[in-house]
Amino acid sequence: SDDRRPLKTAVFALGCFWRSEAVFGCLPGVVRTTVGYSGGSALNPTYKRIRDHAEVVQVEYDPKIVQFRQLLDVFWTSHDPTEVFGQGPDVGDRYRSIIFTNGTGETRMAAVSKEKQQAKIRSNIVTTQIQELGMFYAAETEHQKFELKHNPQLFQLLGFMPAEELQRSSLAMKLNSYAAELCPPDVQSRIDAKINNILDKEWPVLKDI
Ligand code: MHO
Repeated sequence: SDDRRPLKTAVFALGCFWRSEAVFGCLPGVVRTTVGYSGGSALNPTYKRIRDHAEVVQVEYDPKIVQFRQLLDVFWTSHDPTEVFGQGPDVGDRYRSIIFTNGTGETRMAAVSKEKQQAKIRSNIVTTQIQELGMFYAAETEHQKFELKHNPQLFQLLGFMPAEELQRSSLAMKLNSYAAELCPPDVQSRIDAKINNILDKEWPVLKDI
């Protein structure tokens, strides 16, 4: 990929960040994702001591291909924003729903999209907060591309990559979404086909795993 493209950055909180990263990683125009902590004021949060922060994903995207508005659509369709403290079994402040913005333009767009969402849902309160992004703290390496790392066969297939490279790799990002089965169905099956092809030809032994 070409690192000279002018990229934009957006940050969202929508529950467990392993899944949040996979939600955005297969979207055309998204070139890089990083999980981390934002939304609080405490210094240097960690997974074990997240304090007043939320689990977030930072999305780097090419604005020529995808816009903030579309990221908002994905955000709304990928979680239940009426749950007060996050999704299902993942309960707690760290899983709260937040749209982070860079100031007026995005703040207005976020507010309008939230109103639309609320109008659609009616029976429940949309708890999503909208706030200007303060600090973003990248999470520990083990939490980056978590779904991919926990799919040994897929991870093998990618070959060895230093952590830094893995973190920046658009391919790893897509495979991470694939591992979580969060790519669109047509993309899921296209990747399936390619992987089976590779396994047939090069690693028949891996197919039995
Ligand atoms: N229930 C999940 C939450 C992980 S997410 C990164 C687990 O601990 O397995 O918060």
